[in-house]
Amino acid sequence: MLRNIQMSALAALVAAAATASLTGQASAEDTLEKLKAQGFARIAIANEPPFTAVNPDGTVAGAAPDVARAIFKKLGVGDVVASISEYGAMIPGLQAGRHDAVTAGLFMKPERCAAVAYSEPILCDAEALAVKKGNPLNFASYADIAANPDAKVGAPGGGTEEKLALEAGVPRDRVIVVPDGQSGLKMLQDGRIDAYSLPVLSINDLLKKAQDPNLAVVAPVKGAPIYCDGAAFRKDDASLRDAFDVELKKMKESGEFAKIIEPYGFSAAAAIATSRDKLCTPAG
Ligand code: 6CS
Repeated sequence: MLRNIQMSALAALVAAAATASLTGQASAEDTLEKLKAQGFARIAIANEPPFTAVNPDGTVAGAAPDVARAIFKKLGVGDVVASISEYGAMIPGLQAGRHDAVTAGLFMKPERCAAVAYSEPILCDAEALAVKKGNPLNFASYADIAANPDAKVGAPGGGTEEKLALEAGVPRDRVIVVPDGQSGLKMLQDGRIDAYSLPVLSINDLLKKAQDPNLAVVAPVKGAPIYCDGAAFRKDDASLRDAFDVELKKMKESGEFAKIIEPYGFSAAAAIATSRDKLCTPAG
């Protein structure tokens, strides 16, 4: 009798697993079919040039959306429609179904890789600090900021720089969440923070536009890794991610990928030289 119960339970488990995998597969294929039918993919961006940007006329630009738009077109999805999100809210928004993908320079890190299905690498960059001219507090690293009991650093909420500063020992009350680049620069100019941290290309873009001779850049931040992003999909949409990766690989091989990202200042070679597996593997 026991044997029959075991066998029927096993059969039920196998059937459930098969259904789940088919459902998983089916949901991912449904997602691509849904996107094709609706004519666009909903992407999360931060509006942090040159990674992502919203032009004055409302159109979406930046290296990440441009790559995503090109790939979705090849997959039969006509365009992308962007919503601006704080970095820390991007993955929850993706998982809640508010976005179909995150294409925002959301750097691959093991804890994020555990939560989403990343594409292969797209945009790589080091970290930087915007500081007062002459770097009067001699910041070279996040540890230097931690070591100065009066120093405050601004960074995006839920972003990599916030985490790096906290991990370097900057107390929570001296890591100030900054909603966007303009606010960060203003806080630095007003002396409410002593450094504002973003990736190098983002800080350089901000300071180039600000034309403020009283600001300077410390780059790269000593001891901070070079990160790369990928497009992030829901775990259930892994086959959509795989289809995205097939087109991304072709674009890397044809030179189209470099033509899109290098005018923004990004290196195609840097993204090609690494991989999702490497970037998602926890440090030794
Ligand atoms: O992935 C991140 O968390 C970081 N990525 C970019 C492009 N800017 C700041 C953010 O913290």
